[in-house]
Amino acid sequence: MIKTELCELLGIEYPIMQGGMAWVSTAKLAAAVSESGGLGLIGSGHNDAQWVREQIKKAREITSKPFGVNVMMMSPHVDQVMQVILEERVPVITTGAGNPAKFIPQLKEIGTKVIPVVPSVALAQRLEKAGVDAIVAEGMESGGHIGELTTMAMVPQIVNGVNIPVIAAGGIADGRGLVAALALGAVGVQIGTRFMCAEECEIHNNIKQMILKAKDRDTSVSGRSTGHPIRALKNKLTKHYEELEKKCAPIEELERLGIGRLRAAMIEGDSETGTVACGQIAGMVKEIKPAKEIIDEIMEGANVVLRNLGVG
Ligand code: TUI
Repeated sequence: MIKTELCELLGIEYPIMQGGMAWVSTAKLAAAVSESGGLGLIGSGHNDAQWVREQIKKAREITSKPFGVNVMMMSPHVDQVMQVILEERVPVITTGAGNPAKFIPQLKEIGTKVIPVVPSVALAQRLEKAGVDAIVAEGMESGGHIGELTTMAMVPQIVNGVNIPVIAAGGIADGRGLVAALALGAVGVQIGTRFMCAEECEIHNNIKQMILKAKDRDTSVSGRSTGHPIRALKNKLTKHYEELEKKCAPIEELERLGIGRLRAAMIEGDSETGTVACGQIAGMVKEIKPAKEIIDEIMEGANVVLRNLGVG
């Protein structure tokens, strides 16, 4: 039995959070993960407050266990989405792609646990001072918007740099990854890519199939020159983007190329000219299965590693 501080903090059975991925993490996936003993998260992405409210209600129809919402700080709807979170008294939020400090006092007032996703020690320390409950340290192995550091290098540095619990993310998909994260001082993991191939995940089947076929070197990072680097599976879009970046195309042209492309991939199944955001660990995802089986397998795998190490 692996129980950590994260289980107590969130009222969950296993120290596994599901990434709150834009256009991927709907109520159906989040509720399935929560029902299975992890913490499911609804990914608000660029969606408006009304969509987020509907998703929260839908998740509550499926599960009475705690779940959370990920708030994408670059969304134009961020203020209204935070308002819905306050009104619906969502127990946990994670945030991505920015700094949630200004919302912390209100969220703390109603007891919502605030867990920002950060790419560096400096931001983790700033947010600790602002009163967050825990930190997700997300390495650049992850899919979507990423920082510069790897999980292996960043997690122990953040663990040393703050006095709040740290959750590791980026490049984790099985029990070995979970134990490795615990060895680095984390209290749990956030897993995204593997849950994209959960049965309950509602992304287009084309994208699930592309992940199942992916090998270790099949992702690349686009947009370093714009300041918003995104990791995704290589396709026609990433190749076109790379050519434009090599030619030092204007930032506006590069940014235009990315608009609406994440939705095109995940919802419409556009695997060639959509942004198929996923992490480097995609090469290890080989099956579509229910969230419960994914979680049970991760926990079983972690227990095997511990037994082999002579621990516990
Ligand atoms: O947020 C993510 N992953 C994402 S968000 C996303 S949607 C998007 N659309 C357009 C542009 C950008 C994103 C797809 N994938 N992961 C968590 C994460 N947060 N990774 C890195 C960061 C981050 C970066 C800078 C967090 C805070 C930050 O702070 C800057 C500051 O304000 O100091």
